[in-house]
Amino acid sequence: MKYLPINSSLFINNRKNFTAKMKPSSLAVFNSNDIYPISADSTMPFQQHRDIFYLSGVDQEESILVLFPDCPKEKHREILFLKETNAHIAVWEGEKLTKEAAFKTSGIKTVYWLQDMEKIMFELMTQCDTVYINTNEHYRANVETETREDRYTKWLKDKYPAHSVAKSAPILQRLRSVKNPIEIDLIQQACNITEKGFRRVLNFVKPGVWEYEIEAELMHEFLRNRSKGFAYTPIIASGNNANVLHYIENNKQCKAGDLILFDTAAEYANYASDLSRTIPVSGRYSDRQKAVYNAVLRVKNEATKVLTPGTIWADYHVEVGKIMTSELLGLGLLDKADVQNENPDWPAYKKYFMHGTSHHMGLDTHDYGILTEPMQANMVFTVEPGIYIPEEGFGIRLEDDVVIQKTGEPLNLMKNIPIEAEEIEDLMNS
Ligand SMILES: [Mn+2]
Repeated sequence: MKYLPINSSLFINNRKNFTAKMKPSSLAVFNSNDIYPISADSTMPFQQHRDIFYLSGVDQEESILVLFPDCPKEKHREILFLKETNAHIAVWEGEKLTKEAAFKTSGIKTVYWLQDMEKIMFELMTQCDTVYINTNEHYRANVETETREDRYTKWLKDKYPAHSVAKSAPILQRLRSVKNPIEIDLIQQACNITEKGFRRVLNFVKPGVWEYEIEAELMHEFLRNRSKGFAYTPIIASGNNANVLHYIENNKQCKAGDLILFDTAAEYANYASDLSRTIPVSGRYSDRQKAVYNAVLRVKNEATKVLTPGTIWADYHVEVGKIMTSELLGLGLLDKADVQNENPDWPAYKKYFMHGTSHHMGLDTHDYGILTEPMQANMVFTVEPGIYIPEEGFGIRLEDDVVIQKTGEPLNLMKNIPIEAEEIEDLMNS
């Protein structure tokens, strides 16, 4: 891992919050992700499952966390099963968590090697009635592969068919959506690394550069600041590529007079940041580009003010829709008749702004959170309106990450990342 050690009190506290929501006489299990094979002996880089990370800080494959708060044996109330290591294995397979290092990371005292898992699980399962299993209930999830967690769940239900099962997902959705100060600090660090990348790009872009050259500049800055890279697949979209919402080819040349839409941000310690900015290839926006730019910026600033405790996500989107509609009227992109005759299920503004304005952000870029429940202080949201005009050859999106406060406006974790059109022009021309 490139990131600095995280205070284990974060994970200790997260487990305390999780176990407080469990039923009596129950146990919960969480698995690492698999390392996905490519071909022959090559593999994809490892990405830890965010739930076991959230509850333990363990960032290693083939790990299992068991929580059993009512266990009669005190030492079995929290257990980690890890891949065996020792000085000899370390030489051949690389450094893995020792029992001491696992305790230091997670605060969990009882660590067994994986080969003892079945025997110890038998003892634990005879002592509990309910087992919490971890299914993926994220509203955008679309998973075609069988995960390590899925295989473990099948094994568990097959071997212990008389136990009742309960779901970890709703508990984790609620807990993970509200961030602890340590987490907000880690997200802030991810945002700060993103800022360094963006400033580097402002100095680099000129007519004729290729989108992938910009991607390389960002990656350079992210890696040298202890990030493992992009928090999500980067979008670097010049000209009309910006009007393809999930353009990730990043293989075109940037032409004078065009805009480049960036949706690019760093991760840090598995925490995401999520930034969008739109800059002029030549260092100056045209009057029309600037008019649309400032409209998007006003929508972002107004939308941010609506992110307060008690707001419902769907109502927020209706509110943002009204703000956007008035800006589109001002730009002459909509007229009064378009708005009067609009379909309430697909309002007129959606012709130019067809995606959502905000999503939860944290360990996942599109993080956990139950959207039908009211917003709360310390939830982290993106705010990312856009206006996309293929007929005019450009699209603009502006996105910051903010923390909802108990009272007043949200805290903007990206307040130091240039966003005013004039500031971006000045930096590009200095
Ligand atoms: Mn986003």
